[in-house]
Amino acid sequence: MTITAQAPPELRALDDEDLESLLLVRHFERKLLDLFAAGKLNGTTHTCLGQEYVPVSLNPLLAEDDFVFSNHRGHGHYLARFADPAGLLAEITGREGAVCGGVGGSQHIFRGSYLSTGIQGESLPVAAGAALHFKRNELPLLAAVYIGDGTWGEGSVYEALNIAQLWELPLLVVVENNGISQTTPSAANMAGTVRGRAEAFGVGYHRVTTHDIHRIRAELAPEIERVRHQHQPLVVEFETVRLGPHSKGDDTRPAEVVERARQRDWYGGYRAADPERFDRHDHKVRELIDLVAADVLERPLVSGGVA
Ligand SMILES: Cc1ncc(C[n+]2csc(CCOP(=O)(O)OP(=O)(O)O)c2C)c(N)n1
Repeated sequence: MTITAQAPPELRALDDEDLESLLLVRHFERKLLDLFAAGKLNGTTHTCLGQEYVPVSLNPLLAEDDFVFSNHRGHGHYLARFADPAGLLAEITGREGAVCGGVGGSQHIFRGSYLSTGIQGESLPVAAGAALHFKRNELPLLAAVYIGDGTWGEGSVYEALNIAQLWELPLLVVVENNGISQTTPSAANMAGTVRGRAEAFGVGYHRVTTHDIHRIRAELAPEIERVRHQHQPLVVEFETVRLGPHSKGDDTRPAEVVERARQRDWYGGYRAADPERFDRHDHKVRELIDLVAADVLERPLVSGGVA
């Protein structure tokens, strides 16, 4: 993917709930990086800085019982769905109140109809199975699965797409194409396109190039309803940006590439749409995250299994 835009995206102001959802993910992950820097977290983490608008856009288009499968870069997917920074931070730090008893950490979260895995491509066949279950039981539900562009290097992606199309399964594949996989630019490891790969199986395809949440929802709402009710699998590819390193401190991109990504950040675009209101919510959410972190880090460690 070539990043072409130079100016902050022009975006229409959001309602309070969506704006705070975006800011919740942003400030949660900034806090994680601060905690790592202060030596208060260990292990690793993959932030979705720059990509937060993807799950926030999709959230109201998904039903509560639709099954969402997330990946290694999943904090935004979780927070957009559950708005639960304390449960997630407790999980990451292994403290009381952890969503999965502190054994899942950043990448392996299970809650209701939400499951994440750090293994690339692993969730596609499982999501196809969930979609088959929904179809067989005549439930108006779909399975949505987030993958990165680099995950098209996994054979399980193609096996799942093949079966989803053949068996007409309500499967939604959300591709967050940030143009890079760890340290390898997509152009260096992907022949052809995501569109071409979806179309090779006859699977529907939609490309999202805007960061405008209103537009994204308007574009995707009818398409997602077709997945849900007509069992037509769909690949939606978001042309997005990764602002931070792959995990921590492993950003090998030239400074100008990172700068171009920053220029496309939704943060500047939404701030420009209504600065006074934006700053008010920004401040409120920063304070909330500070309080959550102070509270969670005071909690006792869980001793394994049950929080
Ligand atoms: C099967 C497997 N191979 C390798 C890895 C190590 N790994 C974690 S993330 C990643 C890159 C993923 O790139 P992409 O799918 O583009 O997602 P992004 O990190 O850009 O969000 C790799 C190679 C893994 N988690 N699973």
